Amino acid sequence: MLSPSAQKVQNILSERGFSHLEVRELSQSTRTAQEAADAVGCTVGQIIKSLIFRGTTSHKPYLLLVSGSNRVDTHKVEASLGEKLEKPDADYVRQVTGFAIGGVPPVGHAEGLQALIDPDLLEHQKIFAAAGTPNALFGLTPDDLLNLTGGQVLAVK
Ligand code: 5CA
Repeated sequence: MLSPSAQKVQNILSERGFSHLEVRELSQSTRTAQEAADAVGCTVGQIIKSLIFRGTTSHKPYLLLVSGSNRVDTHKVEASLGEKLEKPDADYVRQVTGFAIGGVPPVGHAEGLQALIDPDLLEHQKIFAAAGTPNALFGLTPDDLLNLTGGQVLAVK
Protein backbone atom coordinates (compact mmCIF):
# COMPACT_ATOMS: atom_id res chain seq x y z
CA MET A 1 0.00 0.00 0.00
CA LEU A 2 1.33 3.39 -0.97
CA SER A 3 0.60 6.54 1.02
CA PRO A 4 -1.88 8.92 -0.68
CA SER A 5 0.78 11.26 -2.15
CA ALA A 6 2.84 8.38 -3.54
CA GLN A 7 -0.29 6.70 -4.90
CA LYS A 8 -1.20 9.97 -6.61
CA VAL A 9 2.14 9.88 -8.46
CA GLN A 10 1.65 6.21 -9.40
CA ASN A 11 -1.84 7.04 -10.73
CA ILE A 12 -0.46 9.89 -12.82
CA LEU A 13 2.23 7.63 -14.29
CA SER A 14 -0.34 4.96 -15.12
CA GLU A 15 -2.81 7.44 -16.63
CA ARG A 16 -0.03 8.85 -18.78
CA GLY A 17 0.75 5.37 -20.15
CA PHE A 18 3.82 4.81 -17.99
CA SER A 19 2.40 2.03 -15.82
CA HIS A 20 5.69 0.14 -16.24
CA LEU A 21 7.19 2.75 -13.91
CA GLU A 22 6.67 1.66 -10.34
CA VAL A 23 6.60 3.93 -7.33
CA ARG A 24 8.38 2.40 -4.37
CA GLU A 25 7.95 3.56 -0.82
CA LEU A 26 11.02 2.81 1.28
CA SER A 27 11.57 2.55 5.00
CA GLN A 28 14.57 4.91 4.76
CA SER A 29 14.39 8.62 4.07
CA THR A 30 14.85 9.75 0.47
CA ARG A 31 14.36 13.40 1.37
CA THR A 32 17.73 14.50 0.03
CA ALA A 33 19.49 13.31 -3.11
CA GLN A 34 22.22 11.65 -1.01
CA GLU A 35 19.69 9.84 1.14
CA ALA A 36 17.80 8.73 -1.97
CA ALA A 37 21.02 7.40 -3.53
CA ASP A 38 21.88 5.50 -0.34
CA ALA A 39 18.36 4.07 -0.18
CA VAL A 40 18.36 2.64 -3.71
CA GLY A 41 22.09 1.92 -3.94
CA CYS A 42 22.85 4.18 -6.88
CA THR A 43 25.15 7.14 -7.33
CA VAL A 44 23.93 10.57 -6.28
CA GLY A 45 24.29 11.64 -9.92
CA GLN A 46 21.46 9.24 -10.81
CA ILE A 47 19.02 11.04 -8.51
CA ILE A 48 16.81 13.67 -10.14
CA LYS A 49 16.42 16.79 -8.03
CA SER A 50 13.12 18.52 -8.86
CA LEU A 51 13.77 22.17 -8.07
CA ILE A 52 11.29 25.01 -8.37
CA PHE A 53 12.47 28.49 -9.30
CA ARG A 54 10.37 31.57 -10.04
CA GLY A 55 11.00 34.14 -12.73
CA THR A 56 11.25 37.60 -11.20
CA THR A 57 9.78 39.25 -14.32
CA SER A 58 7.19 36.74 -15.48
CA HIS A 59 6.47 35.40 -11.97
CA LYS A 60 6.34 32.08 -13.75
CA PRO A 61 7.43 28.89 -11.99
CA TYR A 62 10.14 26.78 -13.64
CA LEU A 63 10.88 23.16 -12.85
CA LEU A 64 14.60 22.38 -13.01
CA LEU A 65 15.37 18.68 -13.16
CA VAL A 66 18.97 18.44 -12.05
CA SER A 67 21.37 15.61 -11.38
CA GLY A 68 21.85 15.08 -7.65
CA SER A 69 25.57 15.70 -8.03
CA ASN A 70 25.19 19.08 -9.71
CA ARG A 71 24.64 22.58 -8.38
CA VAL A 72 22.58 24.92 -10.48
CA ASP A 73 24.43 27.91 -11.95
CA THR A 74 21.53 30.33 -11.64
CA HIS A 75 23.24 32.99 -13.75
CA LYS A 76 23.65 30.58 -16.62
CA VAL A 77 19.99 29.54 -16.51
CA GLU A 78 18.89 33.17 -16.19
CA ALA A 79 20.89 34.03 -19.32
CA SER A 80 19.16 31.21 -21.23
CA LEU A 81 15.68 32.13 -20.01
CA GLY A 82 16.14 35.87 -20.32
CA GLU A 83 14.98 36.66 -16.83
CA LYS A 84 16.24 36.61 -13.27
CA LEU A 85 15.27 33.71 -11.06
CA GLU A 86 14.47 33.49 -7.39
CA LYS A 87 14.20 30.49 -5.14
CA PRO A 88 10.69 30.48 -3.74
CA ASP A 89 9.68 29.40 -0.24
CA ALA A 90 8.30 26.02 0.72
CA ASP A 91 4.69 27.21 0.62
CA TYR A 92 5.04 28.30 -2.99
CA VAL A 93 6.61 24.96 -3.91
CA ARG A 94 3.63 23.19 -2.40
CA GLN A 95 1.19 25.53 -4.13
CA VAL A 96 2.55 25.03 -7.66
CA THR A 97 3.50 21.37 -7.38
CA GLY A 98 0.90 20.03 -4.96
CA PHE A 99 3.70 18.28 -3.03
CA ALA A 100 5.96 19.11 -0.09
CA ILE A 101 9.69 19.71 -0.48
CA GLY A 102 11.63 16.45 -0.36
CA GLY A 103 8.93 14.62 -2.30
CA VAL A 104 8.36 16.84 -5.33
CA PRO A 105 8.10 14.56 -8.37
CA PRO A 106 9.07 15.55 -11.93
CA VAL A 107 5.45 15.12 -13.14
CA GLY A 108 1.87 15.53 -12.01
CA HIS A 109 1.98 19.04 -10.63
CA ALA A 110 -0.91 21.24 -9.56
CA GLU A 111 0.11 23.79 -12.22
CA GLY A 112 1.63 23.16 -15.64
CA LEU A 113 5.35 23.76 -15.24
CA GLN A 114 7.96 24.34 -17.89
CA ALA A 115 10.61 21.68 -17.29
CA LEU A 116 14.32 22.20 -17.94
CA ILE A 117 16.45 19.08 -17.90
CA ASP A 118 20.10 18.82 -16.90
CA PRO A 119 21.91 16.99 -19.76
CA ASP A 120 24.00 15.06 -17.21
CA LEU A 121 20.84 13.12 -16.29
CA LEU A 122 20.75 11.71 -19.82
CA GLU A 123 24.12 9.99 -19.38
CA HIS A 124 22.77 7.24 -17.12
CA GLN A 125 20.89 4.09 -18.04
CA LYS A 126 18.58 4.48 -15.07
CA ILE A 127 17.72 7.47 -12.95
CA PHE A 128 15.46 7.94 -9.94
CA ALA A 129 12.94 10.63 -9.07
CA ALA A 130 10.97 11.57 -5.98
CA ALA A 131 7.41 10.25 -5.98
CA GLY A 132 5.35 12.48 -3.74
CA THR A 133 6.76 11.83 -0.28
CA PRO A 134 10.20 12.02 1.40
CA ASN A 135 10.55 8.24 1.19
CA ALA A 136 9.07 7.42 -2.20
CA LEU A 137 10.91 7.09 -5.50
CA PHE A 138 10.50 5.67 -8.96
CA GLY A 139 13.17 4.56 -11.41
CA LEU A 140 13.02 5.56 -15.05
CA THR A 141 15.16 5.98 -18.13
CA PRO A 142 16.28 9.34 -19.51
CA ASP A 143 13.87 8.78 -22.43
CA ASP A 144 11.02 8.29 -19.97
CA LEU A 145 11.97 11.58 -18.30
CA LEU A 146 12.00 13.44 -21.61
CA ASN A 147 8.67 11.95 -22.68
CA LEU A 148 6.94 12.39 -19.34
CA THR A 149 7.92 16.00 -18.81
CA GLY A 150 8.16 17.31 -22.36
CA GLY A 151 11.14 19.11 -20.91
CA GLN A 152 13.82 21.08 -22.68
CA VAL A 153 17.42 19.98 -22.22
CA LEU A 154 19.36 22.96 -20.97
CA ALA A 155 22.83 23.43 -19.47
CA VAL A 156 22.13 24.22 -15.82
CA LYS A 157 25.49 23.86 -14.07
N1 5CA B 1 13.57 13.28 -2.53
C1 5CA B 1 14.78 14.00 -2.86
C2 5CA B 1 15.55 13.29 -3.95
S1 5CA B 1 14.64 13.06 -5.41
C3 5CA B 1 14.43 15.40 -3.25
O1 5CA B 1 13.27 15.75 -3.37
N2 5CA B 1 15.49 16.20 -3.49
S2 5CA B 1 15.32 17.66 -4.14
O2 5CA B 1 16.65 18.17 -4.23
O3 5CA B 1 14.57 17.60 -5.34
O4 5CA B 1 14.45 18.50 -3.18
C4 5CA B 1 15.00 19.19 -2.12
C5 5CA B 1 15.23 20.61 -2.61
O5 5CA B 1 14.22 21.45 -2.12
C6 5CA B 1 16.51 21.23 -2.12
O6 5CA B 1 17.59 20.93 -2.96
C7 5CA B 1 16.21 22.69 -2.16
O7 5CA B 1 16.48 23.23 -3.42
C8 5CA B 1 14.73 22.75 -1.95
N3 5CA B 1 14.42 23.23 -0.61
C9 5CA B 1 14.75 22.66 0.56
N4 5CA B 1 14.29 23.40 1.57
C10 5CA B 1 13.67 24.45 1.06
C11 5CA B 1 12.95 25.58 1.61
N5 5CA B 1 12.81 25.76 2.90
N6 5CA B 1 12.38 26.46 0.76
C12 5CA B 1 12.50 26.28 -0.56
N7 5CA B 1 13.14 25.25 -1.14
C13 5CA B 1 13.73 24.36 -0.34
